[in-house]
Amino acid sequence: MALITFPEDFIWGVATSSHQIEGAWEENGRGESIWDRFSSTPGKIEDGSDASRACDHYHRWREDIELLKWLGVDAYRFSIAWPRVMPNGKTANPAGLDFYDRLIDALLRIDVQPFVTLYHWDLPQALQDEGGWANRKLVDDFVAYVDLVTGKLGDRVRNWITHNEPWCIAFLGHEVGQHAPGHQDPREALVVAHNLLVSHGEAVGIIRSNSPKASIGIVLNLVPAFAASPDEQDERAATIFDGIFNRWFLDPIFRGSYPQDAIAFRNRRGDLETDEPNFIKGGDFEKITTPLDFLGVNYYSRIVVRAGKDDEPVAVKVVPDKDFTDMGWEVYPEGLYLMLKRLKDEYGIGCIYITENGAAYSDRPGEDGKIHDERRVRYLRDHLIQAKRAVDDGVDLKGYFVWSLLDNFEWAHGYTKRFGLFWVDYITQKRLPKNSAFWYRDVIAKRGFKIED
Ligand code: IFM
Repeated sequence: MALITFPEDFIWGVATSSHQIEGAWEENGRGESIWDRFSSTPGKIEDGSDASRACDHYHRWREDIELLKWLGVDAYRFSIAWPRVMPNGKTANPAGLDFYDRLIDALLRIDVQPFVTLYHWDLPQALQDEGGWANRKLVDDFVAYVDLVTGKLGDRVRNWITHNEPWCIAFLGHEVGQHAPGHQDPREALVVAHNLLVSHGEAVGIIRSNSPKASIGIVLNLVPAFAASPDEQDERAATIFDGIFNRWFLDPIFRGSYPQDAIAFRNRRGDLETDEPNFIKGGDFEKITTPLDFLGVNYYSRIVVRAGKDDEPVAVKVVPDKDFTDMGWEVYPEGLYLMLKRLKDEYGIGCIYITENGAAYSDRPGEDGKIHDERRVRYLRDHLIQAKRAVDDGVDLKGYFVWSLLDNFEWAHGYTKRFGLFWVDYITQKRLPKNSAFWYRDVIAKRGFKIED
């Protein structure tokens, strides 16, 4: 029997986001978001649903805080809905801000640290109507929004996150078209990615002045890429994937430039006209590299690729179906270790939080009334073993957040995917702890767990 233990001050948490749990679309002056519009468009959401009610957290937040208390978490990561606090993206809605004000006070009363994400994808539709993230003007709107929120809440929040997963915002939203606003324009996606990065850099300064005691970070979803064979072309495709996915954000933030090989690839595909894209303005990289206090890493899986036409990375499946979650993502815990180690060794990144890790499995209440999601327990346990390995190898990993506290609205998949530690009955809105919730609660209480040798 071996003991996997984490430092005493390691932060154990759970994560959610506003659009995925709050519901209450039209209450207290909330404005329309791009996800409201997108999910009202037929064919965009797998089960034809939307998040107008979701987990009804807007009304049940007190009950949800009790769940956090029961779990014994040290921290709760959630996001602010921009259209709730600025319905048209520009004008403050005090009633919307009050919701988060109350939530934060209640968290602090039970000694749970809020980790607040400022942008987790719910852009006010009114700003999309002006061009959305493809319009550089949005940087100013974002900064004004950040100023409002951090001005009001910055006296109590000690951890701020500017953006969640800019890759998804830029590329799923503007190249693949699977996410709001549903565009399919690779050039636009690159502009969006850049504007997001600039907005991140500009926001950091504002947060520092409004919330001087706080730590500030950004959250990236990182996916280690492996070649399907030792073939040189497949290796090249894996490197390209890494460049257009991971390094596209890591390099500007931590090195002050885009990765040249990925630029060259985008160029060859015709997504960029030159090696020096004209959307980059003088001084942008100085902003983007504004020093951070931590990096948030969302880790779920790896990708294995072979080379398609012109070295285009094409995903392939190399393990049996049972090794995939309901999202179709391979369970590959070692990738977490490799990524964390790489962030330290290649980028010299200090403080890191795993801001999301978790799995979608459809287990529902059994005849005994329990939810036997042993696959999720195994998933979390195996990833924590790899996280600990990284800590032992000198990675300054400060905490771990399970995605997610509750089953919730999983974007284009609607309610078909369940990531929660708590099962949600969307009709009665009852929350039921899955076996993984009991397991995680025990891990938190003991600051670790035992494994068979
Ligand atoms: O549900 C999402 C979350 O909003 C962002 N990270 C990945 C999760 C699972 O897909």
